[in-house]
Amino acid sequence: MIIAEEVSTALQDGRAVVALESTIISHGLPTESSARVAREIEAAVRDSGAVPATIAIVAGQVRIGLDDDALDQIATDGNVVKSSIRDLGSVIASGSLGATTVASTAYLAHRAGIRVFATGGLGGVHRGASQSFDESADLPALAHIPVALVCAGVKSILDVHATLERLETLSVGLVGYRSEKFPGFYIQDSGYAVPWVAQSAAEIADTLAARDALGLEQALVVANPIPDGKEMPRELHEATLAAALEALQDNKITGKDVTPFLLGFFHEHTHGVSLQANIDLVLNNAGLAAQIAVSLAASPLR
Ligand code: PSU
Ligand code: MN
Repeated sequence: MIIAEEVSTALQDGRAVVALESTIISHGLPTESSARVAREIEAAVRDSGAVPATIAIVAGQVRIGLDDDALDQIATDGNVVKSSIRDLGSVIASGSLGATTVASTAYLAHRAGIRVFATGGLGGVHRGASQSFDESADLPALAHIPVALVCAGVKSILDVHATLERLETLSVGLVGYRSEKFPGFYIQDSGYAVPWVAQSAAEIADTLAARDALGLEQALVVANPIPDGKEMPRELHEATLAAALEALQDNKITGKDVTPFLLGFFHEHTHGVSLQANIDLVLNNAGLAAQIAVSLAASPLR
């Protein structure tokens, strides 16, 4: 595991660090804009006073914090492997280039000593999962990795209700940030509620510290709705969602290709509207994650 110097120094000094995943860069955003957006996400973390640590596998080595070359490779290389926890061993042993998902990023961040992690949307239970068994590896991973994960909920292409039930079963903490609604990624409200609401980053840091003191090993999911005025128009969202689900069936897409396919479908068919929403919500999450990391670094309970 190679930890970038800036990241390792910050960790040694007890300063705020935020982990960032790389699958959103390689598989979640169109190649034309992915490197630029990846840098904007890192800048949003810095603007709120923390050090960003984007995580990926480069030439078979785990990298915690990417230099310019590595970040460009993840953003543009056509052979980058979407790597969840089960892929890590093979990606490393084969010397491949791997982009980490929420599950594998959380795992590697925790091993590197990073407590707070920002992403766009969490993986979840797919519609029809009672037949297909398609549940993201993100969910069981969060049941045993004690990080704070800031996300804009899950996309409504998933079965939101089932996802929330699974999070409860797995004892994963769930706190809404200044909202009682569980967000639906492109939209502020998925139609479901969260069990707890926090009004400040400091409150979330206290929650994390309290969980640590008890030795709880589950993650704390911080559900941060897309900012006011930035969500996708509801009608466009509904229409695209229906078309995306149909295309998924028509093209017989399964397994790890499902999520990238659906994201790509949205970006393509909304002519950039969903892409802009995606960018806005990720930057918002990066900023909140940095504030939480800063609060945690300043906390006497840390
Ligand atoms: N949700 C998004 N954008 C993404 C992902 C999820 O809105 O890019 C990515 C994350 O890396 C997440 C992964 O961990 O997809 C989940 O994939 P799957 O559903 O195959 O587990
Ligand atoms: Mn899946």
